[in-house]
Amino acid sequence: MLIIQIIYRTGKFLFYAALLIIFGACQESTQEVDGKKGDEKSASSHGTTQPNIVYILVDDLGYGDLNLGMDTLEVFKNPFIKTPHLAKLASEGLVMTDHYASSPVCSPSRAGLLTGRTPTRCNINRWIEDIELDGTEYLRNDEITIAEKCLEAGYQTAIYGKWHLNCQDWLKKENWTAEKGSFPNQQGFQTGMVSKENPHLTPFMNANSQKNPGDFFDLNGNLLETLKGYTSQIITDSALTYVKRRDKTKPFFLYLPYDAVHERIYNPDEYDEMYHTGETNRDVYYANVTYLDAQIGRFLDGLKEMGLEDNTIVFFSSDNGPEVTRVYFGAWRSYGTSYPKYGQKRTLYEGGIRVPGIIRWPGKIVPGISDEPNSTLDIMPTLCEIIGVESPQDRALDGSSLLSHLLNGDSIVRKKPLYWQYEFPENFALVGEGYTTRYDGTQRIYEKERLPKVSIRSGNYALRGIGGEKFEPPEEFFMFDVVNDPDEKRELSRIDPELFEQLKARLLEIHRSVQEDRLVVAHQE
Ligand SMILES: [Ca+2]
Repeated sequence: MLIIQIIYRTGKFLFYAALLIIFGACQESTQEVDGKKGDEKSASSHGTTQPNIVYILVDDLGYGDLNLGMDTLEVFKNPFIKTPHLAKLASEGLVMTDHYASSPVCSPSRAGLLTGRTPTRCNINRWIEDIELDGTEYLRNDEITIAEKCLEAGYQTAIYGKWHLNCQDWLKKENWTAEKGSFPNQQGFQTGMVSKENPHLTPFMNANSQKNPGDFFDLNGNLLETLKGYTSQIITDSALTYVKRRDKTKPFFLYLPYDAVHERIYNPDEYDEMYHTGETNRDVYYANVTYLDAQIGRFLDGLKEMGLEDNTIVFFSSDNGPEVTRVYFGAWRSYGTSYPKYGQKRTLYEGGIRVPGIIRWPGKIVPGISDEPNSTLDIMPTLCEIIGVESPQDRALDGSSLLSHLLNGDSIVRKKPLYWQYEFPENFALVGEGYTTRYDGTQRIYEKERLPKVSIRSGNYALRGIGGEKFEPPEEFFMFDVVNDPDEKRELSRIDPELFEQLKARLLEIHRSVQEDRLVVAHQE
């Protein structure tokens, strides 16, 4: 396999020009490789050209929490946290410096990933609480998910990990099979094992944490007995068993939403003893990232041992930016960092939504680095194009297919800018030790007290909208160059008023459309 490292920050155009030249030069050998793989595939696997798909989503991992060991990158080089397996995945895949989650918090982010729709369109506006039953925010059955599209394309589907997309009573088994609902088997997942929310205490389950979790259900709604071990290890074990026992006549789509590195964090002793920063809680967080990395590495090794590495696309992403410590009871170890981006989980600054992103598809995607802005909302159209089905046509989708960018280095063509809406921003800066004390030794001074609730990104620029009643259009706007000004210090509306007005009009246009969709869902209640 041809390994190419693209020099980072040589400019986007140079990057694509280089990629195109390289692709032209290796076109012949790529086709040869594909031909060989085709033989192997028909001999050892499902015999179709459809690749297997693995989507690894981790929880609350910050933009600055990884060390991918790439000299050509200015980011993803945390000097303390060791993530060698993700570094290996990065060296074999495309590392995306400008990859975004669809929301700065868990539930909407997952809704956006699975549906390709701005989560506010689905009326999923904030994280869904364990204690809330029969609430109004859940992923409705009539939403179409990537798992359902995979079924349509002849895939088998599975999920192991955290669901966090409904507020119904999980202990009522009839809910799991009801027509109206948002349990995994109502959204296209055929088999698996899920936890409802995060690994912290709930009124129902007094044993849910990353250690010996007691809150996992099978997809028929049976509460599993307390599972021995740590959740990252348990999810990996389950995923490997699934892949081994799968129907080998069909490709598979496997969704792995790991619950690390969200509280309540626990690690095996040898990991807890790995770091010595002088703060035990910080050590435990760093160890949790490293333990997650090791378990993802074990899963990827398993794929390789089973001969599935070449015909499997692996996606890696995080659902939102890093948490800050002491936000709720039990959250003492959330020492993630969005460095060098401004903001954190729950905010629509870059640090709340920009997350690490990697895609590996051997022989198809040339390893390297992309700084093209993209989001988990792009996964629906991208996967549909890869697996050969039409993406949903009867509703608004907000992403674009990344396929020609991934395969050929083409720029991503977007009909509308990337857009985020989060009506419940909370400023936890003052308690955010994990964020304000940055690993370069500086103390972050959090200057902005008012947080945006709507944001768009277009080219190098982000427009942030602030104020207004809930779900009403924002009243004030601020524009930043988020490529050259990661701290978002230099407001540009007066520097380039024409662009500012253009972006404002685009933002308000999308806001109107999203609000119309949201009201349709909200009025169903
Ligand atoms: Ca999360």
